[in-house]
Parts: sequence; structure tokens; C-alpha cells
Amino acid sequence: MDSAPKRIKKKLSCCEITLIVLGSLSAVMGIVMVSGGYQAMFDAIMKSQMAVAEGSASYDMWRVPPMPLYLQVYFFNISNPDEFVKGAKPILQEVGPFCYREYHEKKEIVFHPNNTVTFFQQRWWIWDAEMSGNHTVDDIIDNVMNETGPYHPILPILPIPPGIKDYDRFGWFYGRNLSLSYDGQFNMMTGEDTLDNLGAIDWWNKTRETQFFDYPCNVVEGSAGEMWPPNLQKDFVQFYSSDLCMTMKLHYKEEIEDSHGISGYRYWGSNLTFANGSVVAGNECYCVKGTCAPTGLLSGESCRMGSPSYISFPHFLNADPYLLDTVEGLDPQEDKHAFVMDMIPELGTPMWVAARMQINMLVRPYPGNALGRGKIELVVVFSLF
Ligand SMILES: *[C@@H]1O[C@H](CO)[C@@H](O)[C@H](O)[C@H]1NC(C)=O
Ligand SMILES: *[C@@H]1O[C@H](CO)[C@@H](O)[C@H](O)[C@H]1NC(C)=O
Ligand SMILES: *[C@@H]1O[C@H](CO)[C@@H](O)[C@H](O)[C@H]1NC(C)=O
Ligand SMILES: *[C@@H]1O[C@H](CO)[C@@H](O)[C@H](O)[C@H]1NC(C)=O
Ligand SMILES: *[C@@H]1O[C@H](CO)[C@@H](O)[C@H](O)[C@H]1NC(C)=O
Ligand SMILES: *[C@@H]1O[C@H](CO)[C@@H](O)[C@H](O)[C@H]1NC(C)=O
Ligand SMILES: *[C@@H]1O[C@H](CO)[C@@H](O)[C@H](O)[C@H]1NC(C)=O
Ligand SMILES: CC(=O)N[C@H]1CO[C@H](CO)[C@@H](O)[C@@H]1O
Repeated sequence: MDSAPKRIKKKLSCCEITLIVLGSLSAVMGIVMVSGGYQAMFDAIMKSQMAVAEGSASYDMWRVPPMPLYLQVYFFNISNPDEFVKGAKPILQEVGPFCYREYHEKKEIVFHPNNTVTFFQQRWWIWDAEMSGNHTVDDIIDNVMNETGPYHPILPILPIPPGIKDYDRFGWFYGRNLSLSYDGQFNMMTGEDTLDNLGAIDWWNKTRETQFFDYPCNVVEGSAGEMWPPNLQKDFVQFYSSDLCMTMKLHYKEEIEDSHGISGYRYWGSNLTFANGSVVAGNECYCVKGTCAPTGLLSGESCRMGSPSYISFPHFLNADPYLLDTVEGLDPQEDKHAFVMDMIPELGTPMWVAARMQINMLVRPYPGNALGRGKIELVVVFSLF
């Protein structure tokens, strides 16, 4: 069936901003912390333990995170494709999870005299049959990784609109597995001079202001994604995400306690994280080429090679509720779908992270395509949670 001559090739990558959990370091530091009154000693130990320098306690864990990381992908099958192209609401059926173990390793690490370190981050994914239940790797190969096959039931019946002619395929992992350069190059503050900037990003891919959004939405700031300065406040934490091409802000939600009795602060992707300019003044700079998204969606157009993609939280959690009405079959639930990061505030160290995201594709009617309602449709392609 090749009425679909071309499909969008896309390094959509995105989204599993899996963050390092410096677990064993946290446990050790937890004991040190209860000895109050030794602030200077504590600070000195803390600095020698936490700053990233060759031979420091955190160096090896920073270079190759020892904590298990997982990538779980869910797809949405459009179960009424024929009706959909004639204008019916798409009926979505969640299929998954497809599970991978994810591995990270920092490469080409260079420390500089100004207490920064430059590196690339290599990531790779190994299929995890056990966690994937009844789904086999063949299913996902047919869905995302097969560079000759269809990535989704809907695309073969939707020809690529005129004007998009540079791409012929669409693949989530396209060119990404084991790539050194895909995530770009990072320069990060090591915290050796002061822990106040521990783990903060200095520049990404040689720039402090990217081309992806207008100023100031394009400013590279926040953590590089793994460590934060000690003594977090109950407001927000932020990190630069090369996957989303923006600095992502997670807002304080509540105090939590994990199963080992370690208490922490929970930060999450709230309804402000992807708020548009009507909801949060100033966020107009996330509009791309004059097009502003409904609140709760981040455009991936400039970040992902011109693809009509939008990032949201899974099942449009914390987004404009009207989005739920454009499809059938979604049901946002905080415990399943929220982007959550639990932190030990005294250390600025994550204890548990669920980086949950959803990739959506914009599908519009255009001359020569039967998609009938004359209305822009946002089609959910897949979710990571
Ligand atoms: C997806 O939907 C199509 C059309 O209803 C159906 O034939 C197919 O079996 C579904 N696939 C999965 C994996 O549920
Ligand atoms: C630190 O030095 C590196 C290497 O010269 C440079 O790329 C970076 O911009 C410097 N950062 C600061 C904050 O001075
Ligand atoms: C990534 O590369 C490794 C090593 O070649 C391989 O074992 C693994 O299956 C690849 N993962 C994906 C998702 O292609
Ligand atoms: C990729 O998809 C095509 C078309 O569906 C199929 O013929 C081919 O066998 C698939 N390749 C792999 C490696 O699964
Ligand atoms: C980083 O910059 C280089 C050189 O300008 C460019 O080729 C590469 O595509 C950029 N990487 C990313 C992830 O944008
Ligand atoms: C965001 O959520 C909070 C509650 O968590 C609510 O009070 C507020 O009205 C929401 N804001 C928007 C713009 O939806
Ligand atoms: C922002 O989102 C709201 C709610 O989704 C929408 O009504 C409004 O038009 C959006 N603002 C812009 C500038 O598009
Ligand atoms: C890994 C796993 O759970 N595999 C199961 C997938 O489903 C078939 C049929 O239901 C089982 O036989 C496998 O054990």
C-alpha cells in the first residue's frame, strides 16, 4: 500500500529525559547530615563528595550512572482509521509498554580551569523482553525502529503534505542509539568553586542562546539534568533538556517519603510547565513561526527538523482539557501520567524520577487529502510513562 510515497523522517527522540539518581551517595550523605553543628565540616565534606572532579565520590556515578534507567513506550493505535480519514474522531487504543533498559555514558570529558567540564552524552537502549510482557521486539520494530516499514497505522494512509519533501521516513530511534553527538555537547559547572552552581549548565552545543525559540525562551539555563545545588526551595527546579530544546521547569508539589523512610520534595510537570503566553505572561516566546500552541503543549517544530510535533504530558495531563475532546480513549491520571521528580532537598539530588512525556503529531486537512472535518487534529502518537 504505497499511496503514501513519503513519510516524515524524524529524529523525534525526545522525551525520556531520564535523570541520574545518585542513590548511594544520598544514603551516605544522609548519615553525615544528622550531625548538626558541624556546618563548616559538613560543607567541606559535602563539597569534596559532591563536586564533579576526577577521583571525587560523585565522578564515577556522574560518568556512568549506576542506577537502572528504563524507557517504556506506549503507542496509540487508531482503531478506526477508515472513519478517521473521513472525518471521525480518532479512537485511540493504548498499546504497550515496550520496554528498554537505557544506558548513559559521558564521553570526551574535558575539565577546564574555570570549574566547568565539557562532555558528550552517549545513550543506548537494550530491549527488555520481561518488562515488555506479551509484546515482542518485532512489534516495536514495526512501529518505530523499522526504517522501511510503517511507524504507525495512520501514516500510510496520510500522504505527506506538499512542501514537506526533505524527509521520507519517521523513526524514533533513528540515528540515536549509541550516538555521541545526538544530545549535543554540554558544558557544566562542576561545583568545585561553589556548590551554589553545582551541576548547572554553562552552555549547550557551544551556545547559551539557541535558535529554537525566541528570547528569552531560548536561554540555556538550569541544571544540566543530573545534579542541583544543595538546599532546594519549595518553588521549582529546572534543567536544560536537549530533547525538548528548552529549559524545563518542574514545580514543587508536596513533601514525600520513600520506602526507605527518606523524605524529600516532589517536583512535577504542572499546568505551568508547558503553559502558553495567555496563561503565563512571557511564554509567547514558545510560539514558533507565529503559531502558538494551546496551553499544555510545546511545539517541537523548530527542535525536531520542522516536524509538526507537539510535546505534552501523557494523556494530555495538565493541558487544556479541550484536547481530550479531540480524541477518544484518553484518561489522564496523576499517578500514572505525571512527570515527577523526587529530590532530597538538602543535597539537590534526585531520589526517584519518572520523566513522562507524550509525542503528538498535528494532522491537518489539505487539498488532496480526505481528512474531512476541515479542522486541525492533534493525533497522539505515543507516550512514555
Ligand atoms: C490496531 O488497530 C487496527 C484497526 O482496528 C487493528 O487491526 C490492529 O489489530 C490494532 N493493533 C493493535 C496492536 O492493537
Ligand atoms: C569556561 O571555560 C570553557 C573552556 O574554555 C569555556 O568554554 C566556557 O565558556 C567557560 N565558562 C565560563 C562560565 O567562563
Ligand atoms: C543499540 O545498540 C546496541 C549495541 O549495538 C544493541 O545491542 C541494541 O539492540 C541497540 N538498541 C536499539 C534500540 O537499536
Ligand atoms: C520492515 O517493514 C517492512 C514493511 O512492513 C517489512 O517488509 C520488513 O520485513 C520490516 N523489517 C524488519 C526488520 O522488521
Ligand atoms: C550541535 O552543533 C553542531 C555544529 O553546529 C551541529 O552540527 C549539530 O547538529 C548540533 N547538535 C544538535 C543536537 O543540535
Ligand atoms: C493550574 O492548577 C492549579 C491547581 O493545581 C489551579 O489552581 C490553577 O487554576 C490551574 N491553572 C490553569 C491555568 O489551569
Ligand atoms: C493559550 O491556551 C489557551 C487555552 O488552551 C488558548 O485559549 C489560547 O488561545 C492560547 N493562547 C495563544 C496565544 O494561542
Ligand atoms: C515474557 C512473557 O511474558 N511472555 C509471554 C507472552 O505471551 C505468551 C502468550 O500469552 C506467553 O506464552 C509468554 O510467556
